[in-house]
Amino acid sequence: MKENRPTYVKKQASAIDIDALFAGITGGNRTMLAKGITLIESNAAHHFAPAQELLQRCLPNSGRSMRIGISGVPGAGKSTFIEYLGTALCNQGHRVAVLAIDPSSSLTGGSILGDKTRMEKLSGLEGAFIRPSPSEGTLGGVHRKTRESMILCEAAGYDIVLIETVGVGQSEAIVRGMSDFFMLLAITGAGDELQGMKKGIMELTDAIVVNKADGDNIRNAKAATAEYNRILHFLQPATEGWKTKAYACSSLDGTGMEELWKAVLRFFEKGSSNGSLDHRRKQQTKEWMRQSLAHRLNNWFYSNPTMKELLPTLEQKVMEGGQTVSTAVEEALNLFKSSLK
Ligand SMILES: Nc1nc2c(ncn2[C@@H]2O[C@H](COP(=O)(O)OP(=O)(O)O)[C@@H](O)[C@H]2O)c(=O)[nH]1
Ligand SMILES: [Mg+2]
Repeated sequence: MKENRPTYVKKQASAIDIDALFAGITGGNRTMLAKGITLIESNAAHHFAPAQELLQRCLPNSGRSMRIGISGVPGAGKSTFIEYLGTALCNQGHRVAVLAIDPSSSLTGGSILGDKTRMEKLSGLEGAFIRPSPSEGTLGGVHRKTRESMILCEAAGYDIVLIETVGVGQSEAIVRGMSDFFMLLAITGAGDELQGMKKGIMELTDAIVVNKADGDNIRNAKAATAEYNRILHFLQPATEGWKTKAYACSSLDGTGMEELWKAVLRFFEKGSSNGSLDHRRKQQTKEWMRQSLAHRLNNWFYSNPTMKELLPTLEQKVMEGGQTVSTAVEEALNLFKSSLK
């Protein structure tokens, strides 16, 4: 019976009004969406349950967006690109959410979308929602927060989600793992455009955008585009049945943007009709669950008092060559199992 609920439950429920948040978010209220994301990003233990309740309620309304990952080194023009493309899409009647993953922000406290100045026009538009990278926590934590924020954005009716990241560490693979379409912004001009472009990264992408194809740089950009296309020819495409290509674009004057966007639309049409988009998303969600589980298991194991006490001895033996790694692992797991009894 409702009347008999303990008072602390009532208090908690009134502190965070999930009904109001849910209604606000699904009603397209940007302030409520921002509040919902703040709740999800919170590391406070008492925010976990309400955040998960909100997500659970939003889940049936999620998934209906084009999830597009955008990566590239600092200075490649990601913010300028998103400003141009996002504005064009909003003007076509789309609703565009921009999220970011910045692994450096947890170290510096800064954020790649801190430079909202580059997105001044976009952030002023009714149809746009821009959220900087969560600046606290491990990359794994940032990963979860961005994925969950995406669910809220979709429930809020954003039909295009752009996820920006700098090409640092694992961030590209993480964003690939939550995008339907993943593109890489490449720079030209130095004459060594292909240097530092890791082959592994090229194999994650569905498009390479050679940005800054304007002014004096047009020739360079065209040459680089041709060179990328030549190399891509020999690489495994990131998406089966899709030919990853390079496109020369300008985020300043819009050159090549229409062609690029047409390719993106073709990708989604194809992926929807042959079922590969749905398949990829299911696999991505499963992979996310496995990673989260692995993370929790890892923490559980290493924070176990018995392991804390006994593991150093085993590690020492292994380091000194007195025991094989395999038997030490076996022994460690047996100790862990017995500690749980
Ligand atoms: N000429 C030209 N400059 C650009 C273009 N896109 C970005 N820039 C410039 O490149 C610099 C870095 O851009 P920014 O969007 O901040 O890069 P980000 O670090 O990848 O987000 C800025 O000075 C932009 O004005 C472009 O298409 N053409
Ligand atoms: Mg930027």
